[in-house]
Amino acid sequence: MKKALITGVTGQDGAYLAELLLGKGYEVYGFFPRRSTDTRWRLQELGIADSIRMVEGDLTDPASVLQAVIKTQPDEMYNLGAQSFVGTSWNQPLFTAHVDGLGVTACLEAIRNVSPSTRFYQASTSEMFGSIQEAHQSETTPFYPRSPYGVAKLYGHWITVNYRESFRLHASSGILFNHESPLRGIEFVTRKVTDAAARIKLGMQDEVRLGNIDAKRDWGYAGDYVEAMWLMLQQEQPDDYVVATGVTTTVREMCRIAFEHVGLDYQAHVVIDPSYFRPAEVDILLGNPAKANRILGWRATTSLDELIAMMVEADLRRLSPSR
Ligand code: NAP
Ligand code: F7E
Repeated sequence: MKKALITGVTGQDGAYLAELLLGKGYEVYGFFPRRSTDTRWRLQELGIADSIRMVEGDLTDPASVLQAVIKTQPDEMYNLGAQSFVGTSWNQPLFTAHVDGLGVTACLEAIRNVSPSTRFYQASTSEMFGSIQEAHQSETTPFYPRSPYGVAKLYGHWITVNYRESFRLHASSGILFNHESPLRGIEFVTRKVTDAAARIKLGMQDEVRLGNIDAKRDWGYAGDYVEAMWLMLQQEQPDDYVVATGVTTTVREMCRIAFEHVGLDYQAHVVIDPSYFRPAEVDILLGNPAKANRILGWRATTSLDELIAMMVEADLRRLSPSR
């Protein structure tokens, strides 16, 4: 039985990846930081909370990362743990750098020293492209991050490449574009909108306050994207891959889809609130997933319409369980 260690197992991607690996017969270990309340709601919604062996630790504490690797000796380690909200990264830039940047080195050092045959996945991001240098961003597009989050993740990406080249580790970096799901955190714009559309439909609120709705994102479904992570670690050679749909859509259009799903006009309910504007914006992202298609045989299978409908339906069910 293969063993996998997942940091960030209580997050959106961690939950779907754990579900995927359990389905493939893996023994799954979840590395998680101590919090004052139980953070396993996603694992509980998927019905897998009791199937994961939890290992306490924090990416900012290298000793705990090392202990986790010594204890579990995983065949595969997926580093998904992060301060992942771009907006917060301007308020907590050093914390973000510590977790999202140095935390990656803590993982790689642990593997290098005590388990060099462990295959490693790093959760890199399209935010590294930031102010885009090419219309379609691929593995060869130059980076230009626009937030402390993007800058920290760029360090994490390059240290992964560096450890692969320096120590011959099987370390791969997935440059994933935005991916969403019913398990998305409520602060991200898709889930904020699907939750609001459901609440407004149910008469629980009247409006939703948003920032820059002209921003464009390449949005896919998280359930599809965790498959790509796994596929990267099944390849003979480690490498870097862009994972995206190849379609970009404005936040405005995403709002239209969500509100239309419940028979409402978004224009009657969306209020622009400048407090949600960011100090520096990523105006547009559009990925080119050709390499992942060609080498991994991976492609996104869920359209934005299907994704948003799935999220609105899940929010309606949460808010009105008798539905
Ligand atoms: P998420 O839902 O915010 O989950 C992040 C996870 O990291 C949570 O389990 C969180 O635990 C954990 N974490 C935070 N600080 C930690 C620390 N110091 N030590 C250990 N764990 C810590 O994020 P996601 O959407 O699943 O994304 C997964 C990864 O992919 C992240 O690295 C993210 O930056 C990256 N990524 C995401 C996207 C996307 O569109 N979703 C795209 C590209 C890359 P708590 O909840 O207890 O804090
Ligand atoms: O913003 C605009 C906002 O916070 C998307 C993370 O998973 O994907 C995610 O980062 C866009 C931005 O995601 C609101 O300005 C307008 O242009 O949903 P978001 P993100 O910043 O793209 C990348 C790939 C990651 O790696 C990150 O971890 O929507 N926007 N109004 C808003 N955004 C939010 N959150 N809230 C608003 O009210």
